[in-house]
Amino acid sequence: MERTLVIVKPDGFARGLTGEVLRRIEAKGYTLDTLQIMTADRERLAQHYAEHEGKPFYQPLVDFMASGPATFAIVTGERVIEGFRALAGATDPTAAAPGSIRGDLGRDWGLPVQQNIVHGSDSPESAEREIGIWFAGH
Ligand code: DAT
Ligand code: MG
Repeated sequence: MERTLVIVKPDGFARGLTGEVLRRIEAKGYTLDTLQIMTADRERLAQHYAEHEGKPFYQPLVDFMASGPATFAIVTGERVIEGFRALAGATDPTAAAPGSIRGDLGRDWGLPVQQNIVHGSDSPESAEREIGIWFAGH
């Protein structure tokens, strides 16, 4: 069974959208395997976002992700990586299609990093790497 790492980011958590995101995941038919609320540490965020190091939004991204509690989830199901990315919508919440999490619930706040409510792994390799960072032993 495929699995993915989903994060309800600090903006989504602070806005009280964790339940709404988890509701959409369950309504789609995916399974919540493991859930944890935590404030992410910078060491693991640097590993998680290594592909973006050097980009202009990298430091604001790490600062934002470390700014408060977030909900981390392992979600399972056939083709869940592709399916959750479709549920999430495009990275830019202004452009994300209505019907998606980012399209329905997100917007541009005029900040240097896009606050787009959720993270979802982008490939099986990314999912296993990210799950290893945040859920050692899973
Ligand atoms: P995604 O989260 O859709 O996989 P990503 O991996 O390319 O997108 O980028 C990680 C996060 O960084 C993204 O959720 C929001 C932020 N980000 C990406 N591109 C950005 C940009 N051009 N300007 C500001 N923030 C950006
Ligand atoms: Mg990504």
